[in-house]
Amino acid sequence: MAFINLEKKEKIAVITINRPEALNALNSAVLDELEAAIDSIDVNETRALVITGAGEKSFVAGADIGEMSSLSKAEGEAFGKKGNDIFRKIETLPVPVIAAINGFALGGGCELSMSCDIRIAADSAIFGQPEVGLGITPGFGGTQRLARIVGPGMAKQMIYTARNIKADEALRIGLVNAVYPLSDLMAEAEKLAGTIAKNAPIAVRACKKAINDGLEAGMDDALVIEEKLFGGCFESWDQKEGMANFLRKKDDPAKVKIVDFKNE
Ligand code: CO8
Repeated sequence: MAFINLEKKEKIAVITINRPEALNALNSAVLDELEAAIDSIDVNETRALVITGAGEKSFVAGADIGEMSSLSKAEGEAFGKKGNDIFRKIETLPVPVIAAINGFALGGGCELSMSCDIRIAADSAIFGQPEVGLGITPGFGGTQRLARIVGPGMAKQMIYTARNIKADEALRIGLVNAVYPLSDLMAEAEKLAGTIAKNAPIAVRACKKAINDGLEAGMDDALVIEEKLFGGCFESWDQKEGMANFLRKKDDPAKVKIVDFKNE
């Protein structure tokens, strides 16, 4: 692939969007390759995915403005759908996804990061939804996900003003979970991915689905979603061994071990 690097490091996969000459802006070719990379992830082998941008300046500086500039209404809608479908695949991928935001995360870049489960950023990162300054709305889920993540008031302020914010403000409003020096960002992302990867994958996957699906439902229905996913973990090797390990440990602390969960 020309614009996407996909690296596998044991149980962790790392996708790097690699179009640094355009600050990793998302044109159709980049989006197609991103989708192919997501489709190629073996969700039974991979326990966490990290998405980042190539270079030291930009995560993704948005959708490609040159490519968008001459779109018709119908083509604009289709381009929005293309991005939305791919980002929804990321959001619903049965594996946790961490965005390691190494610089500009503007427009479609901020939207890509918001389709990930967890966002961590370099202290040099800049976030924003500059679309209204270009005469369009956010079109890859920004109006929906930003409001859900930081609340409607702050989302509306960011979107209506098109004002960029720095990493420390993104941290303060809950858009990112943590901020690190750029030089530490990937190590921190992989450490976080590694911590997730040690836990029972069936359970982690069920938690992702319970949180995502539950947020779209009323509380009564959301709790039923949780009950079913909770029940679905039982009788698995991972549940039996995870609990047996705790009971062995209680019986004799010397018997403590780290369970090598099997995803079965
Ligand atoms: N699209 C295309 N090319 C870009 C983009 C972009 N979004 N961002 C940067 N580039 C290119 C520049 O054109 C430049 O190319 P060249 O060297 O050939 O002139 C190169 O990257 C380097 O950029 P700059 O020289 O501008 O670098 P600076 O450090 O001076 O500035 C900025 C960095 C501030 C990030 C600046 O490049 C910028 O403002 N970029 C645009 C950011 C933006 O507005 N992004 C939002 C785009 S709209 C969007 O994402 C909507 C998503 C939903 C789409 C729905 C479809 C219907």
